[in-house]
Amino acid sequence: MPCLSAIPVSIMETTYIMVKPDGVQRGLVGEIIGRFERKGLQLVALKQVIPTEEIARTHYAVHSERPFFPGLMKFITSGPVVCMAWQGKDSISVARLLIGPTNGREAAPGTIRGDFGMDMGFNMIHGSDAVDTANFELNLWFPEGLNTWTQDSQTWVYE
Ligand code: D4T
Repeated sequence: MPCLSAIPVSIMETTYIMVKPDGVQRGLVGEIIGRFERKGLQLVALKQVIPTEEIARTHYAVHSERPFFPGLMKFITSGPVVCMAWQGKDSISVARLLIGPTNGREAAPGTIRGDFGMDMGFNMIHGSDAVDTANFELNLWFPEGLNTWTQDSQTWVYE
């Protein structure tokens, strides 16, 4: 019999996940959302946007001096992305495990990049890498804020 006690709020995290233009163009949005849902994460924001140069530069500012930066800017602003916020216990690291390493050729089967990716730049999906960056990215892409709601099935996800 599962324990139906409430999940302590202090151990919950929210991560910023973004399906990049290649993932949208390849029709992988549903597949990706399905994987996050089936894992047991809770969706707390979702929208499609065509990124401006400004938001793309801000998001990837840490890479601004890297040689691949101009190509990365061109790619991310080339068409719609799907922005999401997923909540759950340790959701930042859990999402990174679901996504897999940057280069799809090196990502294990079973991960999103391992199952669908063959390159470094076209790697379909972004996931925050730490609490600080998650908060920064969530504020950047969702200035309107996230939704607060109770997903009843969560009581069957966590003991
Ligand atoms: P993101 O940040 O998009 O989730 O990807 P990762 O966390 O897996 O990888 P990253 O920050 O190191 O790189 C950001 C972004 O730049 C592309 N890239 C990266 C590239 O085109 N060439 C490169 O050599 C590297 C390192 C891919 C992801």
